[in-house]
Amino acid sequence: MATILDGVSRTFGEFLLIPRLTRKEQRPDQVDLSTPLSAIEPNQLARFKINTPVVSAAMQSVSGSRLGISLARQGGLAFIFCSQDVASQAEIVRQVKMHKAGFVSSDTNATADMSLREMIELMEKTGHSTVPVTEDGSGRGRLVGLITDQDFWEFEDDLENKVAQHMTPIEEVIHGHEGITLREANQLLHRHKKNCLPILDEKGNLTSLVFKKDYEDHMRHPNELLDESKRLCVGAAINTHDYRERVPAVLEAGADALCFDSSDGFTEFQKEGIEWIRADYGPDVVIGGGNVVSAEGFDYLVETGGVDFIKVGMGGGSICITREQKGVGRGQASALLEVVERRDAYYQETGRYIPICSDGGLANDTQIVIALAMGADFVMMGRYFAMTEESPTPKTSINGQMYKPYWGEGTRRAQNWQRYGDGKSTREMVFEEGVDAYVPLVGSVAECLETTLYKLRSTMVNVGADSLAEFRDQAMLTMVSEQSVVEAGTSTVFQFTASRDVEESRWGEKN
Ligand code: MZP
Repeated sequence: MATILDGVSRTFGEFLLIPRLTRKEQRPDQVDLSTPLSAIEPNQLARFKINTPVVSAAMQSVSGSRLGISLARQGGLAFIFCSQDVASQAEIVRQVKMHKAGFVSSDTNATADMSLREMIELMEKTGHSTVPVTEDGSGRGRLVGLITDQDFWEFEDDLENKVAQHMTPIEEVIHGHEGITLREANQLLHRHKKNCLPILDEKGNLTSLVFKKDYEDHMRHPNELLDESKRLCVGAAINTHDYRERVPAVLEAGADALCFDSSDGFTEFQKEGIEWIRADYGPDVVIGGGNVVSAEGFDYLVETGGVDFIKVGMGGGSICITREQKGVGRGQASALLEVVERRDAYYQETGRYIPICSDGGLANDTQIVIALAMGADFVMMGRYFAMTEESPTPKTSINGQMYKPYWGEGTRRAQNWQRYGDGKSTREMVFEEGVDAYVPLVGSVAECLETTLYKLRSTMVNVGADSLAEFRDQAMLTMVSEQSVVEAGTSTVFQFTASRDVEESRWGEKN
């Protein structure tokens, strides 16, 4: 006979946190939101941490290069989707890694005999207003000068003039030499009041550029998630079908973490995949496994010895219809609580700590807070990021309101049969497990996260926690009755505030 579990499948909306003692010195802006993404071995530190406990879903309508850049700047991590060919996924990973290394390869270059007219066209096309002038017009050629949009007047100067007549010649260009540190380069920019510093090799060839605006940008984003070479971090999703080709390509492109993208990760296929990567790429590469929704699933992946973090969730995603279609899945809160309990017991037994990611179904900021309080080390979200300026889909106006398309990986549109199949067969989708929808456009990643993270920090202070680990340990939760959910809203008053409308449009209807 089938086993019937005690208790019902619970969702985040059924829980509330009870305040604990807040100390006088506690302030929301001093709360530490950094969190591990790699397994922590006894008496060791995490190999990889993120600064903000938020990652983006590996979905076509969510995680492209623009989102990857913006999210890393806020301290989180994007998982670039794997429902595309290996080369295009690796290219997106590369774009994020190349975005800002401090030392940037020059992709807009001129020759001295170009006309101003051609120069202006080039600046308009690329959007760059500072252009190195090299002998052969390439980004690695011998530098002969530097021209900026301050060096000519478009409506006064003769546009047939040559670049050579307007540029700052090499003898006067303040430049650095290959091998200089980023700090030294920024000091040169500061001392000489320049916006751009070309870096040259010993033959006078251009190797890279350093910009003042990148320095300022870095100072404005103190939480940026950077690798050892000061490049932004990015993750790559992989699947159980083609990891032998995909893993080498995305690692070569610079991916900082891998994550199996599967609606059901409690499979022998995933175990084999984890073991293969560990055996071939050693102990340093960060590997996420999942999704699981039970202690049994957690144990199975941990027994591989190779998994760094485990993702929890099945059927809770805003675009997901798996539970309706197949009758499989679990309420997200119940799944998370069971896996976290098992993780904590495993930690007590072995001293190994396995971070848990709560994936999908977070319907508002409160639920992000509850998921972290229940023991998730970080959360993965799709809809939240699909609604931002930086998601890779076009804006569409519907009845005067701006929307963005958002579709599940289990739709015919995404054709991500590798995520839903049995891990082996290459038969295309027989039925859909996701829907194709629209979500309101709500703002930039930075704007959205600012509010969300402020609420999180503020709740952590209510609970007397200075870090996410303390938050988990000190959290005391209660279940709520339907009546108390009603009580939580306003009662018998009429509100005319715009802010609540914005909140509602951010989070929509489901859950
Ligand atoms: P949400 O943040 O939009 O609620 O959920 C995003 C999560 O839903 C993803 O990270 C993934 O685990 C899951 N997902 C993606 N596509 C589908 C589908 O088509 C899906 N069913 O369930």
